[in-house]
Amino acid sequence: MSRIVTVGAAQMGAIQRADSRAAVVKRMIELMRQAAAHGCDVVVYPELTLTTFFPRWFMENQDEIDTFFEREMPSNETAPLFNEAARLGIGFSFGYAELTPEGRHFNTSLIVDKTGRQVGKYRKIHLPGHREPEPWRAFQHLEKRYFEVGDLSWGVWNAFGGLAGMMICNDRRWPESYRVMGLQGVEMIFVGYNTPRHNPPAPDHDRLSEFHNQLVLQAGAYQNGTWVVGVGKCGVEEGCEMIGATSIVAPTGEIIGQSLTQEDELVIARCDLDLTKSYKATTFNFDLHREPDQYRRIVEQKGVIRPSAD
Ligand code: CDV
Repeated sequence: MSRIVTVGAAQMGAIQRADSRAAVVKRMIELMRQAAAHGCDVVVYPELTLTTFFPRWFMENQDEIDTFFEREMPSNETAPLFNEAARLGIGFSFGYAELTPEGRHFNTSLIVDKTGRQVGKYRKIHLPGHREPEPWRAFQHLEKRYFEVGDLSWGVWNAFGGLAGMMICNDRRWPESYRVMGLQGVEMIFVGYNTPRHNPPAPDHDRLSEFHNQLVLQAGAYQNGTWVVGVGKCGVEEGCEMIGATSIVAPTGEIIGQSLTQEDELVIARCDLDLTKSYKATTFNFDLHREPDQYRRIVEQKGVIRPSAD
């Protein structure tokens, strides 16, 4: 038995501030057409696909900030993407900045199935960076200022013949993100990211940016017996270099498809969802081998131990 999902990981190169939504959607459609021509069932785009990564700037004017947000989905500007997907009969997942009718701001991603139905929505939970401007940084990372913590937890949805879930960028560095979906039986996780190469508070990490990206995607896939599709927005955006390293990772923990450029590039892999089964049934059979009572007891007894300040 096999359940093959052919996935197109649609890495996007830099998107500058002056680039219109229409221009970005055109690039997305071009990648989508390539994916359809190669028989893909689903095409996956990065975090905040529609605009430049705006949290790099400190802005005080809420009207200006809100120009980066979407009030409806699809909108006039994104409708061509939805229409083309419906015409091609292909599913897709992408990230965008969501402004709700109640005025709430989230870093959000969607899964749209092959019939054009929005089957899943996720709002980013692990918001990195800082809330107040830090002028010593060449680039700000003000996600904590511009977004609320997501309120939808990590869901899994029936899509593409299996159980699909999402997380967004920094979520991929936290084992909890994968595990909450793993406990719900997830078989394929889509994760888009915008990862600057330079980490201002810890520049010694910079040389390891791609390694850390692969490390967490591979560990998360293996430890939860799931496929993981990691998709970067990359290249030099408004002077800020961001990593590519778009990767499709099997439940074995192996990377079976990876980007080669820092530009718009489609990475394709045939992913057998049934490959998840032997991992979920043996080494990572959660019912048989996890010990949640012990984890809880140890934390309750010892509390959370932090390194001393000196
Ligand atoms: N957009 C992100 O969430 N970026 C973070 C950076 C700031 C470390 C990431 O984890 O890639």
